Amino acid sequence: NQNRGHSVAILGAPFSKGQKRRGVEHGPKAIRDAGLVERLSNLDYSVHDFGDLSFPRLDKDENFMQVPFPRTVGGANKLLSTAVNGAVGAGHTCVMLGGDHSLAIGSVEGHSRQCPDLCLIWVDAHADVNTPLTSPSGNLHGQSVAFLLKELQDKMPKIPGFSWMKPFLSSSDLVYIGLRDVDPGEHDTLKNLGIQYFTMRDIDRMGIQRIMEVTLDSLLARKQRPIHLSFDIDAFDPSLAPATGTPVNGGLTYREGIYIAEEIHNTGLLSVMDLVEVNPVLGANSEAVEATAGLAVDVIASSLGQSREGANAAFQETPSPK
Ligand code: EXY
Ligand code: MN
Ligand code: MN
Repeated sequence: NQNRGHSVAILGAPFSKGQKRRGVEHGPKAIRDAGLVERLSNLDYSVHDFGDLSFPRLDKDENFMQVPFPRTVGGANKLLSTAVNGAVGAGHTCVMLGGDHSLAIGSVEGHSRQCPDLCLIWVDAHADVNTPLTSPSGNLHGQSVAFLLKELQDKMPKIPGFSWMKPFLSSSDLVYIGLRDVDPGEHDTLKNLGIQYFTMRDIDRMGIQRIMEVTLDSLLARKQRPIHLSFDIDAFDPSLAPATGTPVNGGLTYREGIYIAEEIHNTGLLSVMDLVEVNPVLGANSEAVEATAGLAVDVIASSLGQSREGANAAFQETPSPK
């Protein structure tokens, strides 16, 4: 088995201050309860669950413009960055369980300290590329990518809590898949920076197979490099992933989502993945929560090599009767 000897680090990030709905901090527990560690162990990985990070609470954290909890979000991401940096440095493939999507700031930043040439695949209904000046909500989970992009820096104000990080990602190192709720300021940025993105309409037109071919070609054709996959569960259709804070109709089917994950695994280059925005408090009932968390586990397992073809577990040969 190709995974034997490879190790996966699981980092729980129970954090919700990048948006205003409570409950997404329970995402890591819901995903673990859905059987994550056992599923990855069955793929023949050695699994190191580092448990949940504990994020400091700040007594005072005033809004910056209309952005709530800037120092809390900045501090949590600094901590997460150090943890991801350490896990990748120790040789693990790293799985970060959110928490809200503002956590991608620290996750991708920490990854980039080990792998400065990484590329980023962002699977989401949303582009998360607002700045504090374009954001309709102020919420930082809708702004994560703006912190990462070098080309956007003259549009970003100095936000308290983020002095520890500098943008490092070029727009050509990023591809979006699954978009269907993009704000006017975000659309302007996608166009102006020439960012590659595939909306749900593009998936309707081209099919997910062609989209993965173009995505991986544009990121990897020039040179092979580490992949950071940032997977927002709200990329899926709300009928499949109801327990999330900002659901949008018309999302990925189960098979499209799993195909994305399988194709990324097949590159052999996945280095860190985020699975974010599972909010167990927002499910209508326990079935809705378990369906959403189970889907998260399926995406993680497929990204790490669970295959629909079989051949997942060690097998010697077909036994013959004596
Ligand atoms: N674009 C909207 C905003 O910036 O407020 C909604 C963002 C939702 C972000 C979710 C996590 O992907
Ligand atoms: Mn997101
Ligand atoms: Mn989203």
